[in-house]
Amino acid sequence: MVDTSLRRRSVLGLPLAGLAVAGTTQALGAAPRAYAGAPAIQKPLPPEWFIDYGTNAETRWDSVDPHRYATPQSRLFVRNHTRTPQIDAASYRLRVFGDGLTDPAGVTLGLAELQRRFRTVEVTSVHECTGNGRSFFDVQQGTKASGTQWTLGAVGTVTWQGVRLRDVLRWAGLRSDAVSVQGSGLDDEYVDKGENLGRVRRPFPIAKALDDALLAWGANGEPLLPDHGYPLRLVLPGWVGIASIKWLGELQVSTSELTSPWNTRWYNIGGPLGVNPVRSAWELPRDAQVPAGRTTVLTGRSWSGAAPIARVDVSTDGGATWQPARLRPAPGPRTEGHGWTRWAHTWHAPEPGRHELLARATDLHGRTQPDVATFNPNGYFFDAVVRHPVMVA
Ligand SMILES: Nc1nc2c(c(=O)[nH]1)N[C@H]1C(S)=C(S)[C@@H](COP(=O)(O)O)O[C@H]1N2
Ligand SMILES: [Mo]
Repeated sequence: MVDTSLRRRSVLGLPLAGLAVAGTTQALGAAPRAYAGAPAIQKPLPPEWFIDYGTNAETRWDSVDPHRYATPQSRLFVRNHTRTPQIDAASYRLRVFGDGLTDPAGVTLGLAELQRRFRTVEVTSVHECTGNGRSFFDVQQGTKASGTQWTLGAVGTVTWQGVRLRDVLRWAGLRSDAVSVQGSGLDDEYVDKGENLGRVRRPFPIAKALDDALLAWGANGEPLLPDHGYPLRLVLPGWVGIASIKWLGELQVSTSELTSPWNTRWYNIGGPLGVNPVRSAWELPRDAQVPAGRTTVLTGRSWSGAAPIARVDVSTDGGATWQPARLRPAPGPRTEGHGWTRWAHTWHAPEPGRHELLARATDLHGRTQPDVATFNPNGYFFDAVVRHPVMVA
């Protein structure tokens, strides 16, 4: 049932432009907006929607519209290793090759042919960077991890339009002994501290390729924006964002395990990272002002890479007491995959002073959020419950 109280917004449900916001964006104002002389990100990044890190930008949770389920591309986070390339869709070709095909020389496909030849599918899924929440290793646990200091905005939910990777692989002559597939991007080669690591690329198991992996050209019914992979990207629903290679130029199919620095050196904690953990966020700025003595409806969202969210428990007193949040059903119908879950909590007449809001989600597989996230030097998978300070006055 749709929670109608969510339509009758209290002050905190509105886009929170008027509320007090912590100084994070100002401090980051000097971030470089260019890579090798060209803008790294092409779409506008208005400061009320994004925190700008230069080649990356995260969505501000206090700008998320509680009435809108999917994330518009104009508001979706961007994570670029180098910069968004300019690709001409008319001359674009995807090359599929490797010893995992009956003819290892493989095939090439243009966008129009791909769209004509295979059945179009639509899948709604959470799209999230592995490092989402990384800043909380420092802010909440006192040990800083290296990498972009994302708060919780390196995530969105998108309804993708595309074709099944398995349909394309079978048409291309997939061998039954293929084990590994690797997508490679058409963006510039990635140079890290003087070392050229080549194109951004990452292998994944054939099982995921034959399950729900997509080759997507659309997001929420529109062509991909340049920053999000135009004209074609991989989408591995529920998996770490790096698996969803943008500006897909090549797909290598192999009968032996493939590796790349993106599954050995990075995005690896004792093994290549796959399915995303459970996380939650409040649709509020940190240090938001909440009116004392009144009733306020607080909203947020939770998501998991493995399964839909089963329940969300919230605390408005720093974790002393907990209550279940009201979950909103996802707007249907959807074919496959799953997005995030919106929820609400009515806060009755809070006392003036500083309070900490907490939200802990559990998914249908029983995975939940710990109090403390396991530290790793690159700051992946911060899945602990985030303590969200607000000021009641
Ligand atoms: N070709 C290419 N693909 C890429 C990347 C990249 O830099 N180049 N970044 C990856 C990472 S780390 C993430 S989190 C997602 C981000 O996708 P988005 O920018 O569309 O939100 O794309 C992935 N695919
Ligand atoms: Mo990422």
